[in-house]
Amino acid sequence: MKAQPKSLTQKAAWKLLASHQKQVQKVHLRKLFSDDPNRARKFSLKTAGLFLDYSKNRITDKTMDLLLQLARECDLKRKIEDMFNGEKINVTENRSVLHVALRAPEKAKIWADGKNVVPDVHAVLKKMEQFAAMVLSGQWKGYSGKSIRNIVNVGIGGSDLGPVMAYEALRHYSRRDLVFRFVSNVDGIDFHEATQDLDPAETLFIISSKTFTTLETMTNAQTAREWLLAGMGNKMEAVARHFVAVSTNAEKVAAFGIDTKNMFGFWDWVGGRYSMDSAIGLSTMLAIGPDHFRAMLDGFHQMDVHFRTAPLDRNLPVLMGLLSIWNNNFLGAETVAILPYEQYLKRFPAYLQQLTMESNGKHVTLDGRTVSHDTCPVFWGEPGTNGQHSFYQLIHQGTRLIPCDFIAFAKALAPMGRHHDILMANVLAQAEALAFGKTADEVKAEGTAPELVPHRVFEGNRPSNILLADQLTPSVLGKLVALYEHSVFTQGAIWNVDSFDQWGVELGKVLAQRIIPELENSQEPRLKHDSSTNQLIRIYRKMKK
Ligand code: G6Q
Repeated sequence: MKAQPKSLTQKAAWKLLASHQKQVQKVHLRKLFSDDPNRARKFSLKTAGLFLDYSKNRITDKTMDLLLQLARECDLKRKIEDMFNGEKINVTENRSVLHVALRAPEKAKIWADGKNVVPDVHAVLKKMEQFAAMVLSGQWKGYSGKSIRNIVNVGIGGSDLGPVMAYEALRHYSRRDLVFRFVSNVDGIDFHEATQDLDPAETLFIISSKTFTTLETMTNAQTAREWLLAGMGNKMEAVARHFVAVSTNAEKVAAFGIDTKNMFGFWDWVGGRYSMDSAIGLSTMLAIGPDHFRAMLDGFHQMDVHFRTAPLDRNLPVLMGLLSIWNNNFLGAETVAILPYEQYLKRFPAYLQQLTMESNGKHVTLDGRTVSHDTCPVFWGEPGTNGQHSFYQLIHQGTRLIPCDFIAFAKALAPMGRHHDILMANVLAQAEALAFGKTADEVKAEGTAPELVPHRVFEGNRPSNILLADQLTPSVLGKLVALYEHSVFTQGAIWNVDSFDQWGVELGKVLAQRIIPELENSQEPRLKHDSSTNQLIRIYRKMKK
């Protein structure tokens, strides 16, 4: 009989990390810093224009050695190569995972199923650029002859979160004379608010859906078509001038009434949450223009090259992934806060929620065995400094350990008086306060009333990373996203899960399809759910009358 492969928790490095954690659990960052004046320099890394200071994590040299040993025992290098070589690492869907091909230079060769996919990628990019040039120059006319002024992306999940995040992040570079809107929710309010002040004659819809079957997107796309036709005298020919599609499903696109000449393709080896740099980024390209879009792709690519070639101990995504494993699996952190000190990154935490949790929120290993360890923590966050006036209380003095990723930029995009120095002082202060805290003696020495002392103590010893870049440019955004993509990959490789499927979103979809007619039927339906669901359906049917 074939021996079962060792589970992660049986690996030598994992066991060593578990006993190492017991030895260092009481050691405070205050001590680690005072013992080693070189600590900040030792635990930082600058690469591809991103600077990571990870010295405020609860780590020692030994911790890092053992984490790197774990990466080697989990065959991380080989797994990275497998991805770049187009191996079918998305095993449950039998697919290659090649978002790295979306940003590869034209001369690169990346193979999937015996075919170099890079020429196809560049053909689509060129088609997107030609289309963007026509729209941006006003050459592309709506049905009544007016140029396009409003662009509405209709999509959800991976076909929405990347475009929204990138649009917000790169607004500084965007065409201010064009209006960009994003409709995702099947709640009609989303469509209503996105379009209520727009002129259909000047509006272009981009229907972004890999499958072109997603309930929310198809419902919104039909509503968009009705809205357009109502404003254009019900002329069906108008649809072709006001709708384009981004999809892998030409048949469904044509059936919807969109000319497949105006369809921008991508491939089954691009997962939804890894697709913002594919044709799904068409709205991004329209907003920032083709040159900036290419610069963003180049940023992604630089991080890809680094991830593939840098040794594990000098590899930014690998280090971030391993630190996350340490905080999560060994220090017991259940969540991670993403805290960009850059207002333009306000949707970045939401984007990362999907990237991280849909990828690694898994309960079985690649071969279907229940995991012997926790997998993905919960990701959340808001831009600083706003969060400082709300939930940071819990991060500083609550009972839970919340590792933080602070993201900051040396230069403001719109410099204004003292604003940027004040912003930067705050991010540095937060990381310092979390790490070092304030002891009871220090609080007493300030003359605090004795009964208030415990309330004003900060334990400290709370881990954080600081990621610093020069300025938020399209290229830097590409690097940041690729950094997190590959950190997610690293964690998935250690946990041995399929980071590229998402079966967990299926059950709710199926049940909703069953419930829709039960809500819509004019006849009282015969309900066969549990008593709670049955009751709620009955009450809803009564209340909506
Ligand atoms: C992402 C997921 C999911 C997907 C949406 C939209 O990795 O697969 O978020 O992007 O469900 O799917 P369509 O693009 O097919 O409409």
